Amino acid sequence: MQKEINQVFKFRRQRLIELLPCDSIALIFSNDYQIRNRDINYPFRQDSNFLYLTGFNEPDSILVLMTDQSKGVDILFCRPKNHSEEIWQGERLGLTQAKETLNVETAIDIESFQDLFSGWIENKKNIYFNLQMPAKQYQKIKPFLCGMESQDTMIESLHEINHLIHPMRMIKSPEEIMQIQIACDISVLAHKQAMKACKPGQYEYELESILISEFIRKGARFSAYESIVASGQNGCTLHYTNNNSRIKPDDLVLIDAGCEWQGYASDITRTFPASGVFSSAQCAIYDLVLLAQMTVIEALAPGIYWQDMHQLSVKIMTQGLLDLNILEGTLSHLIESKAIQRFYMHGIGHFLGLDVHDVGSMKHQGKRRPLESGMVLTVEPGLYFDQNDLTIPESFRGISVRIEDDLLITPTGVRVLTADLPKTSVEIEAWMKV
Ligand SMILES: [Mn+2]
Repeated sequence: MQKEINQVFKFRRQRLIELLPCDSIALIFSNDYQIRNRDINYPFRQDSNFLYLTGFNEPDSILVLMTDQSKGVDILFCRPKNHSEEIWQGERLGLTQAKETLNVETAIDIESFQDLFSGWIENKKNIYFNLQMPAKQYQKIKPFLCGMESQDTMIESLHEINHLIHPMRMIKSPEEIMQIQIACDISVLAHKQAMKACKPGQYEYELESILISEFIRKGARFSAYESIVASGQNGCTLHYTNNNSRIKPDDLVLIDAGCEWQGYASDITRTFPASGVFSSAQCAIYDLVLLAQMTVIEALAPGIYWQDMHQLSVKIMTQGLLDLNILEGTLSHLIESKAIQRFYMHGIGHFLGLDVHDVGSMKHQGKRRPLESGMVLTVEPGLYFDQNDLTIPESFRGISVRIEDDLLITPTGVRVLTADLPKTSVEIEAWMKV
C-alpha cells in the first residue's frame, strides 16, 4: 500500500521534470521547525509544495530535480539517522530508507547540499526555486548564485518554480480528492456536534472545544486554520478568532472551521440561531445568503468563469437587500456602484487543497481561466450587518451570516463534498431540536 502511495509522488516529480527545460536544476525546500519560545517549537507543518512532491514529513530536507540532454533525476537531501537526536525529536527515515521508501534516485545527507549544489549549478542554464522563499533558506543558495559569471546571467537563469507546480496542484487527482473528502467528512461531524450542543449562556470557546475534540478524536490532529466561533456582532469581524464571548439568547452563531487530513484542508461555515429558532429578520437574511450560495453551486460546471459566479452572488443578494429595504435605488445602479460591498466584503470562494486558500489562479495569461474538472473550491457568500450601522433597519443590525461548502468540479457539473451538514433554516432548526 505504502509503495503505491509513494508511486503517486514519483509520478508528480516525473511530471514536473518533464516541464523543466533541458539543463535545469529545481529546488524545493521543506519547512524547518519554527520556534514558539526558547526550546519549544510550533507543531511542524510541512511545506505544501514539498509535501505534494514527496509525501515526506521531515524538516531540513531539500528536493532537487535536474535535467540534462538525456534525462531527469530526483535527489532528496535529508537528515541521516542519528540515535541521540532521534531520542529527543523522534524517529527519522534516514538516507537508506528515504531512497527506498520515497523512490528517489538518491538520498544524500543535507549537510552535503551546499558542496554539491555549487558544482551542479556551473553547467545549468536554468535554476528554479520559490523566488519568495524565506530568507533563511535563501541564505543556503545565495553565495553560489552571486558567484555566477555576471549579474545578468544570474537574473536570466532564475525562474519561479511555483509557475510550474501551482497549475499541477490546481487540478486534484483521485487520491487527493479522497483525502479532501475525509477531511470534509470529519469536519461535517464536528460542525453537527457543535451546532447541536449550542446553548445560550455558553462561551464561544466551549463550542470550539467540541470542534477540535471531534477533529482529534477522528485522527485529524490539526485544524486547517484557526476556528472561528463568532456569536452576534463578532460575526462582523471576518477573521474573528478570540472565541471568548458569551453567547446571548438572540444571537446568531457563525462557525467557520475545518480540519486537515494528510495535509489536505476542509473549510466549512454554518450560521445558526443560539436559541435553535431563527427570528424573522435573521431568517430573511439567512435565506437570502442561502439562495445566493445554492444558485452559484447549481451553476458550477467546467467552462464556467469564477468571476461570473461572484457577480451572480452579488446580483442575487443586491436584489434581496432591495426587497428588504436595506438598499434603495435601482438594481443596475446598485450593482454598478458595488453598493453591496458594505455588507459583502469578500469574494465568493477560493481553491481548496493542501492550503486552505489553495494555490492556483482564476486568470491565465491575462485572460479569465474557466473552471475545469478536478478543481476543488469553496462557495461562501456572506452578509454582515454591524450593530452600530444606523443606516439599516434596526431589526437587521448585528446579524452576520456566512454559508460555506466545499465542492469538486466534475466532468458534468459539481459534487458537494460537505452535503451531509444541515443547511436550510428548516434543516438547522430540526437538527438543533433533536
Ligand atoms: Mn473559506
